[in-house]
Amino acid sequence: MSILVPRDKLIEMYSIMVLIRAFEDRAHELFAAGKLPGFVHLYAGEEAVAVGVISNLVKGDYITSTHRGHGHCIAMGCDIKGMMAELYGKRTGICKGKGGSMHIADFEIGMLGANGIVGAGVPLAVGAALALKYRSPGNVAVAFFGDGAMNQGCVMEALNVATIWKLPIVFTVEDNQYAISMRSMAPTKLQPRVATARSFAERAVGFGITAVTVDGMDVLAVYEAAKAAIERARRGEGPSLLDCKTYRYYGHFEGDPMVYRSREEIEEWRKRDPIRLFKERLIRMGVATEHELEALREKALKEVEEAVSRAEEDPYPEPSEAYTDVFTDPYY
Ligand SMILES: Cc1ncc(C[n+]2csc(CCOP(=O)(O)OP(=O)(O)O)c2C)c(N)n1
Ligand SMILES: [Mg+2]
Repeated sequence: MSILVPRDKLIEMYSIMVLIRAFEDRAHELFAAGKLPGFVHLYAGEEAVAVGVISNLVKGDYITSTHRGHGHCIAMGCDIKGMMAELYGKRTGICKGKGGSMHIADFEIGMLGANGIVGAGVPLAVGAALALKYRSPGNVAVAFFGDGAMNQGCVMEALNVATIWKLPIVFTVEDNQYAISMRSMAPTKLQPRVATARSFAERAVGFGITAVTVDGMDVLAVYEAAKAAIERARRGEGPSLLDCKTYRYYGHFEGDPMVYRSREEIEEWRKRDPIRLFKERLIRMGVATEHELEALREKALKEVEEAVSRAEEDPYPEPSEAYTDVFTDPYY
């Protein structure tokens, strides 16, 4: 690591990573127990990306997220109880139980929304960056999106216009190796030719965007790359793209039979678990002891458990509220 990160910051980053993992592992169990209605896509394994990038953000910055958005929400500081209640579809949810796992948003803290439409958060982030350029120079927008989304037309348009308008935006690709069951870049028998560029970073360079490929399992590598990209955007020097190589531990969605990948592959990636790697590093650096880090993990487990107990007890929205806080016109 060539940058110095204050101790408090490192501890905070670790705490958020273990909180995301605790939330996701518990959501996995809750879904299997039939407690969560609707689709759920989990972020476990990818924590280093959300935390490495978002740890560089300040008040007034914006992010847009994906269908796999819990990690981005937690790293932005969304209320854990409100998030869990949202997954349960309860009235106390962060979006009053009407958004569910895929549509968590909290505009007050710059979290412009998870999004069920693949790639759709990217042009939204470009719009946010355009607004920031005029209303709040120095602030930035970050678009998180998957390797699958990188093959969406609206993402190409977003990359293009962001360069032309020199917007303060950081495009963050979370290349977790799969788009549902397909690989998005590496050719396979099923998809002999999926993209013309050899890498996402190379494709971004074609748009005139500064791009780097990053080890998405190493939170400090992500932090460092994101820091450079975000500082460039804050200085008014335009967009960057981070191509973060990472892996999702659970299926594409909860209930996915996962016939397209082997146990061995999952085990191989788990050997470089982002939380374990960071933990070992923090101990080696003398930042914290194993005992202290374990206490942080236990605190996260407790926080999630409290959110589950609360969500279990909370009420569902009243039928009379079916048409409030949604965009659909009931009389249409
Ligand atoms: C526009 C659109 N097309 C297709 C889908 C169905 N779909 C949901 S997730 C997904 C794969 C997304 O892959 P990626 O962008 O790599 O994100 P990941 O799930 O790996 O995080 C697809 C095709 C959708 N939700 N929206
Ligand atoms: Mg993917």
